[in-house]
Formats: sequence, C-alpha cells, structure tokens
Amino acid sequence: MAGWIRSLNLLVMLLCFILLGMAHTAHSIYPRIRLSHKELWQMNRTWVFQGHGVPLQPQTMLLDEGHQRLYVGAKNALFSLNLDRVSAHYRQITWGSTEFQIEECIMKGREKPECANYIKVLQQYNQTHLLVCGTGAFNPICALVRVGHKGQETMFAFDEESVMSGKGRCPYDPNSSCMSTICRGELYIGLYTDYWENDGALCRLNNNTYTRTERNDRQQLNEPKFVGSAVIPDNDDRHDDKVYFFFTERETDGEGVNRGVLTRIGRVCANDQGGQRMLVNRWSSFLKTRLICSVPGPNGIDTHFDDLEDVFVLTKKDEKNPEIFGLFSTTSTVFKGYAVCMYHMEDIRAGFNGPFAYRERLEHHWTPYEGRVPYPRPGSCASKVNGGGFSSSKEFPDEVLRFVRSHPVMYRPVLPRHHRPILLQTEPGRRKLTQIAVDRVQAQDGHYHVLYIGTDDSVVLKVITIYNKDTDTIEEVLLEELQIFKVPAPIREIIISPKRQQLYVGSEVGVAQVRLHQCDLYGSACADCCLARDPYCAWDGLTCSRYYPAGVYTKSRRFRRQDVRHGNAVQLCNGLSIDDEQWQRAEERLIYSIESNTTLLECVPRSLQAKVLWFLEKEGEKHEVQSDERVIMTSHGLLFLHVRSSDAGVYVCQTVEHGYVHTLLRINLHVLQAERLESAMRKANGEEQDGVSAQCHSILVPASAPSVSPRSLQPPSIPAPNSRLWYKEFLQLIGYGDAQKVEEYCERVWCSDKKRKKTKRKYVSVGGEKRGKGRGEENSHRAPRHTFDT
Ligand SMILES: *[C@@H]1O[C@H](CO)[C@@H](O)[C@H](O)[C@H]1NC(C)=O
Ligand SMILES: *[C@@H]1O[C@H](CO)[C@@H](O)[C@H](O)[C@H]1NC(C)=O
Ligand SMILES: *[C@@H]1O[C@H](CO)[C@@H](O)[C@H](O)[C@H]1NC(C)=O
Ligand SMILES: *[C@@H]1O[C@H](CO)[C@@H](O)[C@H](O)[C@H]1NC(C)=O
Ligand SMILES: CC(=O)N[C@H]1CO[C@H](CO)[C@@H](O)[C@@H]1O
Repeated sequence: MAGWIRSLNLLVMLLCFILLGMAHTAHSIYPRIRLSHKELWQMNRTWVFQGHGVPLQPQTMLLDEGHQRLYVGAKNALFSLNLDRVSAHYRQITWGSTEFQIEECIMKGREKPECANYIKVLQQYNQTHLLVCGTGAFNPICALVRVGHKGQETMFAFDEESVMSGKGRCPYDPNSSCMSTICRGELYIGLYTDYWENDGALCRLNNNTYTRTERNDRQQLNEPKFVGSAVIPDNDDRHDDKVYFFFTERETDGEGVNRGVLTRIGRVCANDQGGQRMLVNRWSSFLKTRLICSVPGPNGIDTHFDDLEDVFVLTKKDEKNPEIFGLFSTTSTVFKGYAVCMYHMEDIRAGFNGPFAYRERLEHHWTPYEGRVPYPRPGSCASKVNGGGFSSSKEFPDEVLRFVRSHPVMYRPVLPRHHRPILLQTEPGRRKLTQIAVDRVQAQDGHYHVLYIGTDDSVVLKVITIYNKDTDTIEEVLLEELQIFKVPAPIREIIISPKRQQLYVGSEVGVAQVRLHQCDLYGSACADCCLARDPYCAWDGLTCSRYYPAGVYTKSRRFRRQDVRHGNAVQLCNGLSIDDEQWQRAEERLIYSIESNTTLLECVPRSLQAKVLWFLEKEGEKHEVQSDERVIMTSHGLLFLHVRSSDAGVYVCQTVEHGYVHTLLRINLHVLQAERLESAMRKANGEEQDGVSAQCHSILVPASAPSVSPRSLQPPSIPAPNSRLWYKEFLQLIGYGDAQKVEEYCERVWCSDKKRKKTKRKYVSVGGEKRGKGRGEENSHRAPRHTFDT
C-alpha cells in the first residue's frame, strides 16, 4: 500500500514536472558583467560588516537616514552601523536571556541553540526610540532602545525600564515567519502568537488596544507564512488609510483537507476599532484576495508561481499608488522556478471593490456573491468619504460585521501588470532567489525599474526589464551579477538608499553596503557605456559617468549619450568614428610558440554577452578564423592544439554586441621551429638573454594570464574564480599534470634559475604597465600565477 502511494506520488510529481516543462521552455537570463566579491572589494564598491562572531538576524534590518545609521538584529545582540561605511564605528547592545530563562526553555524541551534571544522585530517607534522584540528563549520580550546623537556621540542605549512582555508582538520560535510595520505609533504585525505555532494572526497594537484576526478561523488565515506589510492611503482622507498584508496560506477543500499554497493580499482599515457587541477587538474590515503570478502555457494551462518569497513596495511621490513587486516561486517540490510580478494599486483596489466570493458548501467552487451586500460596504472604513455617519467601526450595524466575518474572501484575484511576470527563472538547477528590492531610475529615454534580486548563494542580480508595447513582450537585461559575500550564504534582506545610492544587503554572515552603480567599470568609450544599458550611466563626451536628468546639475550639462532601451551603440556613437579609433588603440601583443606545441591566444571581453570573433590578417587580407579539430575557440580565447608555421600571422580579436563591433586585441603570433630554437638555446647557453627568457614565458604562460584585461577593462579585472581550475585543465591538456612539473620543465628545458627570477620581475612589471591603472596589491597578487611559484 505504502509503496503504491509512493509511486503515485512520484507519478504526480513527474506529471507536474512535465506540465511545467510544457508550459514554457526553461528560461533564465545571463549577466552581462559578473563581479566577484574580491573585485567589488578592490573597486572600493563594497564594505562588509561581519558581525564579530555574533550570528545576525538580517531579516531585522532598519534604515535610519535621519540619524545616518543602519540597525541590525542578531542573536542576543543589536547593532547600530554607520551608513557611510558599515564596517566602521559600529555600536553594539548585548541583550541575552538570563540563566533562569535558558534553563526554563531547555526544560520545555527545546534545544540549547534555540534558547537564546533572537531579535525578530525592529521598528522605529518614534524619533528617539526603536521598538525591539526578541524570542527571549521562548518567552518573547520587547524593549525600547534610545537612538540619535548626544553631541558628537552616537546614542545607542537600551532602556531597562521599558522591558515588557513580547507576547502577541513577537513569535516564540527563532525560525518563525513574522512581518511588521509601524505607522503613527501603531505596530502592525503578522505572527504566530503562541508557543506551539498554532495561532497565526494579523494584529495591531497601540497603547490601549490589541486588534487581531479571529482565532481558529481557517477561512481568515490557514497556516499562513507572513511575508510583508505596508500602510497605503486610499485617498486624501486619513481615515481611509488601509494596511495591506502579504502572505501565503493553504487552501482547504470540503473535508477541511489542505490543498495547495496560495499567495494572498489582505487588508484592513488603519482606523479599524473592531465591533461593539460582536467582533470585539477583532478586525471589522479584514478582506483578502489571491495574488496571481503565472505564465500562460499552451492549451490554456498556466504555470503558477504561488509561493511568495518576498515583496517590495516601491513608494512614489504619489503615496496612494506605489508599485508592488512580488518574488514568487513554484510550490512544486521537484522543480523550483521563480518569477517576479509587478502590481498596480488600481488592480488591487479593483479586486477589493469587486464581488465577494461565496460558496454554498465547503466542497463547492467559489462563485461571485450575488445577494444583497449590506451598507456600509463591508471592508470600507469609518470615514467621511464613505458617506459618513460612522465615526468608528464600533458604530457599524451588526449586519455589516456579520457579513464581513463570513465573507472575507474576494472573488476576483489580482493579476499582474502585462498579465505575466516581468522576470522569469525556470531553468532547473539554477540558484534560488530569496529577496527583491527595486529602485526607480530616471534615464534619458524614460523611467526604469532596476531590480535587485538576492539569491541563496550570496549574489545580488541587478536587472532591468523593458516592456515593448508593439510586440507585447518583456526584455530582461541582467546588467550585473554581484557576489556580495565571500562565502555563499542566502541573502535575507536588501534595503535601498536612493539618497546615498547604496544597497544594504543582509545575510547571516554579514551586512554589506554596495554602491548601486560603477559607471567607469564599463569603459570610457561611448560604445562601452551605451552597450552597458545601465540607466544610472551615460557617456558624457569623455567617459562613462553617472547620469543625472536635465536640470539636476544644469551648469555642467553636457551632451549625454545613453540608450537603455536598445543599447544601440552603432547609431548613438556614430560619427565619433570610434571604430577606427578603437582599431588604432587596440592592444598589440607579440606571442612566440614552438611548432606543434599548444598555444592559447587569450582574449576575454568584459561583457559576457559579447560574441567573440577571430580574424587572421595575412598578406593584406583579413579572414575570419574557423574552428576545426586543431583550432578551438574557447571562452578564454583561441586555442591551437598543434601550432604550424603556417599559423603565424596577426590575429585580431573582435567582439560583437548589439551589432557593435569592437576590436580588443591584435596578437602577432610567431611560430618557431624546434630545431632552430634548440640551436639558439645552445648558443645562448650561459649568456643571459632576455629574449629567450621572455620566450620561455610566452610559451609556458598561455599568451597572457587568464583574463588579462583588454583596454576597456578598467579597473583591472581579477581572474574569475574558475580560471585557476581552467588553467589546470589547460595544463593537463598540453600534458603537464601540475604547476610544479611545469616549473621543472621550464627549468630543465629553458631557464636557469637566475633567468627565471629575472623573468619574473620583468613579467610583473610588464603586466603592471599593460593594465595601467592597476593597484600595486593587484600585481603582487597576480605575480605568482605567472611564475608558478605557488
Ligand atoms: C580604494 O580606496 C583606497 C583607499 O581608500 C585607495 O587608495 C584606492 O585607490 C581606491 N581604489 C580604487 C580602485 O578606487
Ligand atoms: C531553524 O531551522 C533550521 C532547519 O529548519 C535549523 O537548522 C536551525 O538551527 C533553526 N534555527 C534556530 C535558531 O533554531
Ligand atoms: C518616544 O517614546 C518614548 C517612550 O514612550 C518617549 O519617552 C519619548 O519622549 C518619545 N520621543 C519623542 C520624540 O516623542
Ligand atoms: C496613546 O496614549 C496617549 C496618551 O496616553 C494618547 O495621547 C494617544 O492618542 C494614544 N495613542 C493611540 C494610538 O491611541
Ligand atoms: C605538447 C608539446 O608538443 N610539447 C612540445 C613543445 O616543444 C618542445 C620543444 O620542441 C617539445 O619538447 C615538447 O614536447
């Protein structure tokens, strides 16, 4: 029986997989630029606070621009970081549990690591105080923390007198999902209020009331996972302000059996006081509807992304109409796909203003409720806009309260803009996506949403999505892939400071600040800048620099070139005769190889999306190099397995991106005949001839070290983490097991020890010149690679 069920399960899983596979082909986007943690660090683009051995609770991160601090919760501690540089001048408050509390916790049957004070709630209570709550070794507690300045000093002080019970404001379990928002001194929170995690509730606390969803009402909330919340005004009447909650929950069928997980958007009136006789201290305005994010498939079978991972509310000048971004995953256990959907408030409001959902019996389908709806409309707030007459929800007729209690679900779901995701990742085996934050950026050709998406392996993806009205398609452009932390850890929080143009990224291993853009990275030519399609950057006539919309810095207004929508460098940079100029400026190299030896002509463009083409110039003619069994195009360059003397010539490495042709490198390949070389060696025996030393290196070190930067790579690039591995493979390919052997080989065949040392020095200095703007540190880091001293 059990075996049968198992195979049925498997079948269902397989079917899911097939359906998902059918709905759309595997999709994921690849970055144009990939930056390792080390590269970010060497560019001074990032600073990291590592928590000094304290495990962080990065879900609780709070930006305080007024006091220029970033607060972060942790295990038994709380940190206040400097917004300018998170790694410097931090302050710490230690707030652990007492021995007694820990003992009690262990006696309740909990493990020692759980029996600590994990900060779960961190909110700006008022201008001078933070409200902080922790699990308190399964005995939640809250307190106020004084912040601000006292003269030159940064205030960060625990207020002992303010310590209070955290029951109903903070979960017991450190791993429990929990969300909170504070608005006008009132805390809105979604949490499990009890020790056993049975009572999921949406609550509001102020100094004298506690308002919440009904207990044990599975129609209101059923095994919720709390993701986010926000207060959003409906109109200019403050009494009409609504609080929105984003969560997932399980659907139940007729027998009360749980079915799939759905994403919900729920809302209440901010001024909801509950009812007078019924619904006392319960929401009198709680309604919810489904938030849909799906991809249409063939045969009308949509692929649904039903598990909300994170939500970001992008506020604009018009506070009433923020844009809402949800990061979703599929609920399938076999296949994890991810999607980002964007929602507009008008669509959300339309859902709540539409018909209520109704089902005769639990086992029936939902239908629109067609009976009489009482007045005032259930779910509306006690305000002037709603016809007045009610100064508080306590005055609402019982009929209204009864209706809202029995009809909390709306019939119409909320569909995303363009009726589909703006970003999709459905390729199996790709990294998990965990967090989203969005910046709205003004570019020359309009506004763009720059999405910052965190992953489970320390990466933040910087993406723009471009909607094309004519074709009704969405183009995703992955501008940068940034490895934020040295070790892989899931990103748990991303906060944007548009004012500082910084990203604050939290994980268990640390909090990093990262600059949103680094325009000079793309290169200084018009085409380099234009091809990058980064809305933050434009070519100013000299270099690629931060783009400010006209009027911001009027006095230094120059002609700016930028084309985010198309990245059409051919058109935009035309007339600047960049191509000729590039041709002239392309780096030149001289490479020696020995007949029938293996040689790599290396050329790695900065952009991973550029196509590389090789040309051979011979007797005034230019031919494209075609790969065959002897000549292979690799991602590191052109590889000759057995060089022939007829291969000698000038090789030109060109890249093509968006139709724009770029010449990166001209390599003059000389092929030496083995016998001749040996006689040359014999002649040179004992004599220190630099030429021979240089040749030794040209041959043993493939053309150049991996990812040596072409001209456009400023600041200098650091070898990709896998290049060493690749290099090893390369050495194996040419018959040398390890670096030690290569060195021995070098010694035996070519170089005396003395020569080798000399060459090392020489090579390093050449490398330094080549890259021009290198940092000294960089060279010393690279040197051993060239000489195999490591
Ligand atoms: C980074 O900052 C250091 C000192 O703060 C400076 O010396 C160095 O030149 C900077 N590096 C880059 C690439 O700007
Ligand atoms: C949270 O749960 C994970 C496994 O689900 C566990 O490894 C981890 O220790 C838990 N964390 C705490 C603080 O209990
Ligand atoms: C913030 O709240 C605390 C505690 O209630 C109070 O002592 C303090 O005066 C308040 N600060 C402001 C600026 O209102
Ligand atoms: C909290 O209490 C103070 C004074 O006790 C009062 O002025 C304020 O309106 C109360 N706040 C709320 C949200 O009820
Ligand atoms: C792999 C390979 O063919 N290596 C050869 C390179 O040239 C030297 C000198 O002629 C030979 O000794 C190697 O065998």
